[in-house]
Amino acid sequence: MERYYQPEIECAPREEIVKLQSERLAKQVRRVWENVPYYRRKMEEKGVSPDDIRGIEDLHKLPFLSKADLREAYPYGLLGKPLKDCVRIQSTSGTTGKRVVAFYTQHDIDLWEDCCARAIVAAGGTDEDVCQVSYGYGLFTGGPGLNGGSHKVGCLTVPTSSGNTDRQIMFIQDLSATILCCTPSYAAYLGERMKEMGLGPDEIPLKAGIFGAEAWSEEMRQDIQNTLGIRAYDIYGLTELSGPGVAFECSAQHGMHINEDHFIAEIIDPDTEEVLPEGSVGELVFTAIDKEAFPMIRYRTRDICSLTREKCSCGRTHVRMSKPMGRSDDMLIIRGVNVFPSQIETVLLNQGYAANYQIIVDRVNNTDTFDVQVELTPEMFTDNVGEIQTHQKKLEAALISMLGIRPKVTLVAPKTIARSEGKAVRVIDRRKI
Ligand code: DLL
Repeated sequence: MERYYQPEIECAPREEIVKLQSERLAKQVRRVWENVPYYRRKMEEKGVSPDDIRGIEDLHKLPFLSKADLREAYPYGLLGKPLKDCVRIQSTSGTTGKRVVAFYTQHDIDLWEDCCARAIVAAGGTDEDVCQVSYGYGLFTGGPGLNGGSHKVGCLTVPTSSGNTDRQIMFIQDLSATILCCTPSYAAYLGERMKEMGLGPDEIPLKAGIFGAEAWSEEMRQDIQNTLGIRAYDIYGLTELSGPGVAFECSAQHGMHINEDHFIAEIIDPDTEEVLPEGSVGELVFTAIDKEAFPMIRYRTRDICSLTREKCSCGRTHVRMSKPMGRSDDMLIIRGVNVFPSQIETVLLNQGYAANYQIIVDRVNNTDTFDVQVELTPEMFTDNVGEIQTHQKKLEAALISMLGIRPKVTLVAPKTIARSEGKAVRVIDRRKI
């Protein structure tokens, strides 16, 4: 039987959700107009005022916010509440440019943790469960968000944070952890290590995993599910909007329900900024309608996916987003062709490899070079050169058929490619260095 953390809102009729969204949006826009001069200026430049925003049908009139705005307004320029009312910050890893620093009031923390609690209950969590949170704690939102959600559900929370893999496995075994929260790449690594230790899926007490923070394929889901003997659920979110829990998967494992009482989602064409009809693939844009301290309006996520309002078998009524295929800024353009790392991952797993790979792109004599280094599995590993060449040719052909361009495939020995404890680094683009 499907369980819900907040059934009255998670399964509310559509009309009720739209009504709530409209009321909250109008209020939020007025609050921001009055308290955030940076966004008010943007509204004035576009010729809109709070009187023009009566409901979600008016959302398209509002200006977008982007990462560039966040940088320009850093650190306090987008605060929606006096600093004395804020109780927490979290921050992104800031691999490109300045970090994003997001602020929270106690109300914001509560709604964020509720969202994470919804995700845990949707994955089958109850107060009988032991929930091991192996996302990083600290400035990253993964650890604190799921920790808070786990408390709300009443699970026994094991805050291991990331890293120290053998200790993670010891806690899973000794405390009989039933739910694991971490990045999918770290879940795959934990599975690999457990296999090495001779632990099969039946000896692992886990029943569910809540994995997100990076793009991962359906094939990788199958792989993790088989190795750990669990059901693996996707969870999505970003620091700007609170953290994990903006959207989460239910028992149907077919798209993530966006918490529409807190976030309005739109899909736009990233080039023309035009709003696209339901079902179209484009850039996801979010408006946070009841966050106080960091009230993002029409925030461009750069994540590429689609939305559907088709009825879901779980009974939840909130719109679902497809698995993001990656970020528009992760998309590689190699010899003019668009390549997403997730496409390469799909091919690898279909061909019996694990998701241990690295893409290296460079420019030599004005031509892009495209190398894919892939680890052989211990079962495939051999010193028979002919056999390795056959594997290599077969993989190259499958990648060409998926991508439309030829990569140079190098097969390397098991355990050659560095494992990650958080978000995996899949791409080295030397053209940018
Ligand atoms: O990664 C929040 C999070 C923590 C989500 C734990 C899920 C679990 P940021 O570090 O700000 O926040 O990175 C946000 O990560 O815009 C996406 O590009 C990517 N991302 C997050 N979840 C998913 C997912 C956290 N399930 C950025 N699938 C987002 C694909 C994801 N990409």
